[in-house]
Amino acid sequence: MLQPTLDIQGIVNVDTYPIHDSSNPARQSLIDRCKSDLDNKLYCAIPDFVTASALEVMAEEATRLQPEANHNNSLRNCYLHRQLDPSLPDDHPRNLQDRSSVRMIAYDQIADSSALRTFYHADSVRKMVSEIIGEGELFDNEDPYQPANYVCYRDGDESSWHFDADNSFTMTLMIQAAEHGGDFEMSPDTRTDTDQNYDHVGKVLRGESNDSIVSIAREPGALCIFRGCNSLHRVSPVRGSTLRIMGVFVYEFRPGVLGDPEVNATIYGPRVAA
Ligand SMILES: O=C(O)CCC(=O)C(=O)O
Ligand SMILES: [Fe+2]
Repeated sequence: MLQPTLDIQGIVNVDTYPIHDSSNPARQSLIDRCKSDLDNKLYCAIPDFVTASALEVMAEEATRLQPEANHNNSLRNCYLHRQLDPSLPDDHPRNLQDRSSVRMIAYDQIADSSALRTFYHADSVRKMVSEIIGEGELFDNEDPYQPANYVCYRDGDESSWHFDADNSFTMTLMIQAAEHGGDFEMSPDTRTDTDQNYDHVGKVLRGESNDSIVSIAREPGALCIFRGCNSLHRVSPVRGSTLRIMGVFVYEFRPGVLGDPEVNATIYGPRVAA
């Protein structure tokens, strides 16, 4: 099926969120609200940020490409390592492994004219995100595979508890929700930059700290920015025949950033190995 090419005004719900118009007070209040949520709750969500017609073409593209996705299926600990540490007890968080199974569609597999790419490269989106983050100008990532991806979860797929590798923030767009499961859950501030807080991390991993966990409601179209570096988070197992489809976007604090080829080979599979 031929996809209609959408421009950014047809992708972002600009009636509600006039992000292209810096003189519009609705834009500033959106940024202020997101900034404060990100500071206080470690995440912010913008419901209905993307239009239904853009979600539809994105879901169609991801569904069509999904058979070529790299299936990342591994046992890992919450620090994203696959190796155990024999010098630590078996029940130490570093030795607790869990399964992660997701299907990655890399940037180079996605069409130039794709609504996902148009969204990611739009100045109005990048500028809004940089003002929410408040750490200076943001730039597109220039890796061949990483800048904008579809992440698909089929029946039984999940992403177990983890801390994101050291990035300042993670940005995702819910494109299509699962029939059941696929909930995004977070334990805010599980550790800090200076304290690994293994006790609390262990409790979250063993399901003994459920009162500290927030479930982040995300209808299709919701953009979410979160600080996943020190806050354990997971995607609960997906059930049913509907593919859960997320868009994931990587912005950088300086121009010209490329990914690490070894990391890319792990995420995107042998096809991208140097
Ligand atoms: O799919 C999601 O909702 C979030 C996945 C995740 O943990 C991440 O992108 O770091
Ligand atoms: Fe994550």
